[in-house]
Amino acid sequence: MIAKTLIIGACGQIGTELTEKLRAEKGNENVIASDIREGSEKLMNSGPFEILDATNYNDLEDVILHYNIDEVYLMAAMLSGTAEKFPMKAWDLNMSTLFNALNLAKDSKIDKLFWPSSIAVFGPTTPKDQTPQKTVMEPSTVYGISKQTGERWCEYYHKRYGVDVRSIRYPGLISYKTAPGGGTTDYAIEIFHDAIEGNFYRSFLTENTALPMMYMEDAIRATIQIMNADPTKIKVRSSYNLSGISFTPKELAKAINKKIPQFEIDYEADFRQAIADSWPSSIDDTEAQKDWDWKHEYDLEAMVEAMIEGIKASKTS
Ligand code: AKB
Repeated sequence: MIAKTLIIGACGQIGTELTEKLRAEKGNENVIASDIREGSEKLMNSGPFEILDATNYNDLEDVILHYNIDEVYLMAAMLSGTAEKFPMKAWDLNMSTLFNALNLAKDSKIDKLFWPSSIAVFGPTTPKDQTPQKTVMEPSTVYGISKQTGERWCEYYHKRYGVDVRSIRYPGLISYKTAPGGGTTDYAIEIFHDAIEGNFYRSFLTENTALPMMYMEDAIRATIQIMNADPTKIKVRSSYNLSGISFTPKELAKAINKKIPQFEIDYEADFRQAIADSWPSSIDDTEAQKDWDWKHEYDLEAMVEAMIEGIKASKTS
């Protein structure tokens, strides 16, 4: 039997590509895409689509019961940059959607839940390089506080109620199919569009700000892999560190220069610099490798090539 899947936040940066991949794997009718707003025609027409505000418990329950949903991917969240502008709204959205999904799982309305955490759970007192799975965590952003709290609740619901919740601490995710929404790592996407369109980018992070990043294809693979893993292999029920590539804006610009020699960059830090400075530079994901055989594929060069080719191809199609 193919598990019926609900994706919440299906029109967002991760949700779009996750929906596409899961529909290809499981059949379009088995993957219900939902979002608070409409998405691309392609996404809405390729399978079932529902307008859904997942902060509303009853609306979420109705969709789950209507489609006989087995597993939920909860991808709706307010990211770090926007959350600093709307702290209470971010807290409310990020926590209420998680509690709704956890409580539906606790009441056996669904069997399995994926909830994304982030490198934002770490803070200025965390060791910056090769940040381990277990370490000091004192997040200084609203988004980070909501993700760290969420991790504690996921572990609690698993231990106390046996809820099968699985989670990954995503690094900055780099993709071209859907624009990102209000993150600190978004510079690493904007840079490609500006490099291709006008050969120039002004970075809102300083040149030597190293952050953990990952190409979207790797992130989607990790997400589906952890959800498909045997439950006995999932030893961490808060959230797993996940590592891809680590680079600075200057290093990224240099890699882009190899493909677009006329590209130029300058730097003008804004409020997001303080957020980036509080996060790790690189991540140790030994636990994910050990427990469910995780291994990333894209390095800096492969990611740059895929981004440039993907953006150029989407402009001509
Ligand atoms: C953000 O920048 O807020 C996100 C994240 C690292 O979780 N991309």
